[in-house]
Parts: sequence; structure tokens; C-alpha cells
Amino acid sequence: MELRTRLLIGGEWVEGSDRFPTVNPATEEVIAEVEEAGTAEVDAAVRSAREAFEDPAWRDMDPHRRSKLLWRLADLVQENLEFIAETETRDNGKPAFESAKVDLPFVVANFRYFAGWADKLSGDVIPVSGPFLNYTLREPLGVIGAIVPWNFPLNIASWKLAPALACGNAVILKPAEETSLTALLLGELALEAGFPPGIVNVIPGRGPITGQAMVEHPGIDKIAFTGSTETGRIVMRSAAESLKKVSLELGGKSPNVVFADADLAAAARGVTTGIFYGKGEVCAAGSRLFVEASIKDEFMDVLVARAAGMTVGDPTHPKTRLGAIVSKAQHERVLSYIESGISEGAVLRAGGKPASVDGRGFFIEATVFDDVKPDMKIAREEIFGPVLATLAFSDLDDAIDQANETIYGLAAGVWTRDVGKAHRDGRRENAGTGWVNTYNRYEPGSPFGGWKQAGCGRDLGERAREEYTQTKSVWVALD
Ligand code: TXE
Repeated sequence: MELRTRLLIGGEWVEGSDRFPTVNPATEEVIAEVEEAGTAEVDAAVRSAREAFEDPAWRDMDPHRRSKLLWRLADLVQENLEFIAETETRDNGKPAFESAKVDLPFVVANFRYFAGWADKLSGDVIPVSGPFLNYTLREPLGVIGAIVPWNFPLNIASWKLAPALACGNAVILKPAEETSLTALLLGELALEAGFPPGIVNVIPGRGPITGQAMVEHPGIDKIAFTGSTETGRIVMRSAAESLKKVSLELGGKSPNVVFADADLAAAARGVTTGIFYGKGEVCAAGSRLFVEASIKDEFMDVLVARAAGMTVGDPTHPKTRLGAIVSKAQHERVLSYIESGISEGAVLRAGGKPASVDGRGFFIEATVFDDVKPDMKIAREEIFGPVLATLAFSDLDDAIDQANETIYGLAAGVWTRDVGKAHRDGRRENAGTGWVNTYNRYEPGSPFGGWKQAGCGRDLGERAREEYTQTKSVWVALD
């Protein structure tokens, strides 16, 4: 494969109305100039998606065949995994280990999982009065606009694409402007797999231009969005005009709660990966750590030593575990949160400084703050970087009260050997995902999404069928 920089619309690679550079954040070099879809190209993508959706070649396609196409796409991602993973690492700055061993294998597994759903979208037969047969059908929505972020570029794209295609929709995918390249490669593989032209369109572009035009376009039936809570609000507001359906997977400030009776070595490992995996650019990052007061000093010593061992490195090196922050803007944003933590009086125990590899790149040290107070910015706002805020708690009720003191509700972790306590804590945490004695586990079959201002709707799992189908109730007179 080779890099693609043009828009994929209706099976053709076309020019956009503008271009923008995509930068390797580890070297600060421009990798490529990517074409941007303006309103005219968004309109063309919608027309071609609509035509392809209504074409009997897709509409009436035998579901087993749709399943095979998804499976074939998974095979093609697998066959080209090395190149796609390298591209992801160059574009995003994430360690090669994460791209090649975690993100891309998930993409493959996800297309396979949803290949399995394509021929199992059955409805119900409803008992009704009188001589009638009443049954339901699950029908596709039509044209899905998928708008995805830069932290797991191809992975999250697959969270939207796989179920949308399995359910028989056409898709227009807009990757984040920081990381367009792997989405374009996926578009190429979808064509090669045999999806009819126009069923998978990929149109890079900046959010307020391409993304906004998609959200406002009356020809798109649903926007499936992952990104910041702030942009999620704009998307929901703009979608209201054409009453589009929306599903939103938004920000988080997820708590990781460590009780004194936990396996502290395991908890320290889990807390470390919970915040530093993916450079902390993870919507479910365990960015608020709550430690039971009686063990806090002991636990923090272990954690700080682990954080200090997480040195930044060249993302292409297989041993690197802390890569480059995705962009200059995000680098500045994370550093400004670190400054605010210091100026508001939190105690900096590890990291806290920008870093570089060979004198270049947007790196930041693994950073741990202690003695954070609940009203500090670093305890309340999503930082989306390798920055951990630590607070103390006295007992279970105090832990839960503090953990739930957030506008978000994406995920929550708890570490304890007491099974009853784990479940009591889990039941009361306001979160779409709970992890007990583990953190950051995902599978294509397990639903993921947020409570409160972390979003609405669910990605993955059986639940995703409802996001990409609509129900039709059919009445048949039997007399
Ligand atoms: O996110 P945006 P940004 C958070 C994180 C980060 C901050 C800013 O805290 O520091 O957001 O990042 C598209 N209409 N998260 O600005 O804007 C955009 O092009 C339609 C958390 O990059 O949410 C991209 O494709 N679309 C988050 C996508 O929205 C628009 C992941 C996400 O970008 C648009 C990313 C508009 N008006 C950032 N404006 C998570 N929790 O997963 C932008 N976009």
C-alpha cells in the first residue's frame, strides 16, 4: 500500500476544495498534504452514499454476502497491518507497540465480530389481538456520517464503520484533521474487499468545515461522533435542525479507586497503564486517582517510581511505551494544565516537563500530582495527556461521593480484594464501564459509552445494532 491523500467519494479518489498538512508529532515533519472536503465535496459524498445505499446491489444484498465483505475487509487489514500500524504511529505519535499489537488487532477483531451480526439482524413476532400477524424488521438508517477523533484513529473509525455496514447502511467517514491517513487506507481496502462504490466514503477535513457541513447536511440520517464534550454539544445542537439521529461518545475524567486491601502491586501497574497508555489521550483514561488515606504514602512511592520509569521514546521503537503528544496544540494544552496544577498548589511528584527525542517532538513526561483538591482544574477538566491527579479518601462512601463528583461518567476502576466492596462500589459509580482489579479492557462484544455528559448511545457489542438500525412494525391481515 501507499499513502493516499485524496478524498474517496463514490469509489473515486478526488481532489478537495483545500488542503492541510498532517504532521508527525515525534519529528515535527510534515508527512503529507491531505485534501479537504468542503461543502461541495460533502454534498457529492452524500449523493453518492445515498445512491449506493438505494442501489439494489447493496439494498438487496444477501446478508451472508455482506458478512463476507466485512470478513474480507478484516483479512485485508490483517494482511496490511504492518504498513497501516506504521502509518498510525507516524501520524499520531503513539508507540509502535500500541499500533501494531493493540489498535490494529482490535480493528481486525471488530470487523470480524460485526461480520457475525450482518446475518443475525432479526426482529420479533408480537402477539396481537384479532386475525393479524404483527412482526418487526430492523432496517438500516441510510447514510451514516461518522466523525472520529485522533487518539485511536482507525480503531474508533472501525467502531462506527463495522456495525454501520453490518446493518446495511452507507457510510461517510471523516477522520480527525490530525490523523487522516489510516482512514484513507481503510477506504482503499473497503473498495478492494468488494464493497460497492459509494458505500464507504472517506472525506478528511477540519472539524468546523467538513465536520460541520456533514452535521448540517439534510441527506445524512445519523451522525456517529466520538470527540470532546464541547464539540459534542455543537454537533447535537446543529443536528437538531434536520432532526438527525446522533450518538455521542465524549470526554471523561474517570476515577480509579484504590482501597487499602487491594493487591497494591497490581493496582500500581493498573493505575500506571490506566493513565499513561496512549499518552493519556484516552477518553476513559483513569485520570483521577483516589487512594485510601491509610496507604497513600506507601502506594504513592511505588506509583511515582513506576511513572519515573516511563520515559518518552521514539514511537517507532518497539520498546517505547510513552510516545509523542498528537499535536503542538495538544502539547501546549496539556502543559498549561500542568502549570495550573502547580499554581493551584498540587504537589508534583513525577514528570511535569516537556521532553523531546533527538531534540525534536511534542513529548511530555509521565506526570503525577499528589494532594490534589477536588476544586482544582486538574481534578475537574479532561486533560487528555499523561497527567494523573491524586486525591485521598477515608472510606467507601467518601470514595464514591468524590468519584461521582464530575460532569462525566465514562468509566471507573476499583482495586480491592473484597468482592462485596468491589460490587458495592461498582453499583454506585456513575459510569458506562466499570473495571474491577483491571483497567482499560475493551472487546468488540462489550458495549462502551458514557453516562451524564460523557455522551449518549453505545459503541460496540450487540447494543450497536440499535444505533444503526430502525424498527419497522408490519401488520398483516390474516382474514
Ligand atoms: O476535539 P474535537 P479536539 C478532547 C480532549 C482534547 C480536546 C480537544 O480533551 O484536548 O477534546 O481536541 C471534529 N462539527 N477530546 O479539538 O473537536 C474534528 O474534526 C463537526 C476527547 O481535536 O472533539 C474531529 O474529527 N465535527 C475525545 C472530531 O470532531 C467537528 C477525543 C473530534 O475533535 C466540529 C478527542 C464541528 N463543529 C478530543 N469541530 C474523547 N474523549 O474521545 C470538530 N469536529
